[in-house]
Amino acid sequence: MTDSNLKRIYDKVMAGERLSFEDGMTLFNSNDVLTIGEMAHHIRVQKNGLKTFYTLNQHINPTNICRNDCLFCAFYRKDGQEGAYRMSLETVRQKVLERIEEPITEIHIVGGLDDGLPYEYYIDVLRVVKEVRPNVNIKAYTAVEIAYLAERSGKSWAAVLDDLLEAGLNTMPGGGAEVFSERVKRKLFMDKLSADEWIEIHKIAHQKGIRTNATMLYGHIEKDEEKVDHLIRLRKAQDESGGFLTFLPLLFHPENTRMARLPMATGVEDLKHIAISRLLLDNFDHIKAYWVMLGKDVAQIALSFGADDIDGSVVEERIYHMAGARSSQMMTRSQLKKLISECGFVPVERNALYQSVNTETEIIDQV
Ligand code: V47
Repeated sequence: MTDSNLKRIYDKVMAGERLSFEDGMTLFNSNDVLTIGEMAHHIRVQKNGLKTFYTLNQHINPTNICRNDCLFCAFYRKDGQEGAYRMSLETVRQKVLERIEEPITEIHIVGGLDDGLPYEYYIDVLRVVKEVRPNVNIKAYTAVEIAYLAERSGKSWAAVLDDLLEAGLNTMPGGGAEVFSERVKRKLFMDKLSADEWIEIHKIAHQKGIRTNATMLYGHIEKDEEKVDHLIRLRKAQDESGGFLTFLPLLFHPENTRMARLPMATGVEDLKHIAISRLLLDNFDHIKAYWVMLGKDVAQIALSFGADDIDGSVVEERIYHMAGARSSQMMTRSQLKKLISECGFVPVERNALYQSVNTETEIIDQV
């Protein structure tokens, strides 16, 4: 240990005590990355041993037309602008059919807030996917999209979720949380729902049995205290509802955004965010190092800094690649397994609920 300020936190972690807001600030202020990583790894091993989860999944972004103007987003376009697209339901069907021979267990669906599409389109997208692939887990729509659909239809958040459930929704992704800070919201994502609303929508989903993920966007103009506050608010929500599956810190990619002049966070920063998340979110079972965003090298090291999941095969990722991500657009099962086992961890292919799935032999069991 090179930072003696970490001693007290080290003792708390080893004793299984919950860390405070001040502890979170001490961790962000420390440059002793190896000690932070060691503590996070201790918790990771307690929760998941050396297992590292990956999944075979597919991403579909049905529309990139969005009424919002989030400064950090390189994905959205305005209707009629070059690069704007809106998939027909038939195109969505074809996207699923294209990969029907692959043992995909989860389809991830998110898109823009597209005023040119009817409410029913968002529902029918799920129906079409389930028609073509009845057994796949549909992980669809962020809380931002749920709030938008409620506004468009005049329905409550709960009623929108009921419509989506009926059409085949299984789980929800963690996007749209950004940083729970009014200051950052006013500067970067004015039109989006508030932190309280984001949390409330996830809690309603949890009450309905929909498990969800949570995220935090870092590496832009956010302050450490805003990130610690974000993590502690998520921890409180998880204490109350228990419905979060995993947490992913999302590294901001500046290219092609209106914040393109900002430098990108470094690998050390990435590792600190993974490890501090693991340490503060003591009631989350999983921390995901999303390889698409971190790159394969940092994702591998993140496995020794608290992460136990690297997401999946992905296929056709757009949000990060439009913002300059250099990683490839997909990985095969053998590449994912190699990435994990190369650093001494045990690869476990999972479904959306973190049950072990062996799609090579189609045997499913509980981890
Ligand atoms: O909410 C947008 C972020 C999120 C950029 O739940 C950007 O398993 C960096 O949440 N640079 C959407 N980040 C993606 C997301 C996600 C991805 C994969 C898996 C899961 C999951 C969730 O991406 C947005 C926003 O925070 N984002 N633009 C950008 N330029």
